[in-house]
Amino acid sequence: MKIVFRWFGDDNDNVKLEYIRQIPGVTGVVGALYDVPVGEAWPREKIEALKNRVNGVGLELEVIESVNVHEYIKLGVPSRERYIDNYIKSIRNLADAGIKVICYNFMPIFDWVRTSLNMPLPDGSNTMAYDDSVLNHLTPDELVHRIGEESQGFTLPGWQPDRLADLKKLFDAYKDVDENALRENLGYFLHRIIPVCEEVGVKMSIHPDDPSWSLFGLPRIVKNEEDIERLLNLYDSPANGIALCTGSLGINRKNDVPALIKRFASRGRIPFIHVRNLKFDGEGQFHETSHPTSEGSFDMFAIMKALYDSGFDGYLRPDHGRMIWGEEGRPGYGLYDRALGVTYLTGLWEAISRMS
Ligand code: DNO
Repeated sequence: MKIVFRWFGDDNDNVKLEYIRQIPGVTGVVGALYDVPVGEAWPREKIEALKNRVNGVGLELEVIESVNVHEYIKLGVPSRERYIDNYIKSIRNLADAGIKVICYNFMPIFDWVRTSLNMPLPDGSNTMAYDDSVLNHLTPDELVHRIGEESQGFTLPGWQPDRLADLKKLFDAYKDVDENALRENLGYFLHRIIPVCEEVGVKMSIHPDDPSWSLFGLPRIVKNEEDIERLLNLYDSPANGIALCTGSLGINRKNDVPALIKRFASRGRIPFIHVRNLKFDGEGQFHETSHPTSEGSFDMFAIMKALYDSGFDGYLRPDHGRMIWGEEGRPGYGLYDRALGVTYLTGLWEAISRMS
């Protein structure tokens, strides 16, 4: 297992790369190019520049999150071909730079959704939260506005303006796309890209829907075990994997996260995992907590044990953290709480491995 840490780049992150290097146990960063519009091919020179910067401080760059999928590919319209060709160019260019895992998602229009990005906690820290009853009273435009207002001047991953331009047009386009159609479009995409991934040694890692249910009536197809099984069967290859996100899947209480890990990691289909904890506040309601079991609703020991027992040898990153110690930065992605998460998770891992 390798522990990696998400970093948004010198111009785009309050967290310094040099500080990430100082977190014990972290060997690399999860990076991306943020100035290439969704759908365009990622240029070699830009990938090389990022890699050199990261390698220059003694960290690896082997995981990309995300190469976003153009909406036309998800919609399955004829113009998808051009965007799939570009996606393939990006895969080849990334593989040439030594990238091993590419994370992506196939969520229509919106990526992950929260209704609050700065919920105050009794200890003086703040965190991200979600409440269905709040979302149900928002229009998509109001949600985008709210996220923009609360994001402290940072662009949140998956909330890039080019992805969300002209919401009404996008919603109209999805009118006739149900879950089956979306799955078919994903299958089409996988059949084009996975053979290339196999050839160049890259593993695709799809992020589950977050939260793991339909929002605004849009189809969502990576919500539970059955969905994941169907997705893996769309193209049966180790290069067609999942980025198992404990928070996204665990939000649905019917999902047994350690069991999902055992099932899919033992088959080598989890190249990348996002580990975080959260606390249920009611039906369709939760807030994100620090990583330890004692702080949230998940059994973090069981999660790490499931990884260990399945022989997990992929990449793990601590997922969102709270904002603590007066830090100001991109919600969910400050330095301190995620670094505490790393040390806690490495501690669990060491204890589990030494006692096994
Ligand atoms: C949020 C992230 C997601 C994730 C994408 C992957 O913090 O977990 O934005 O990066 O869904 O494509």
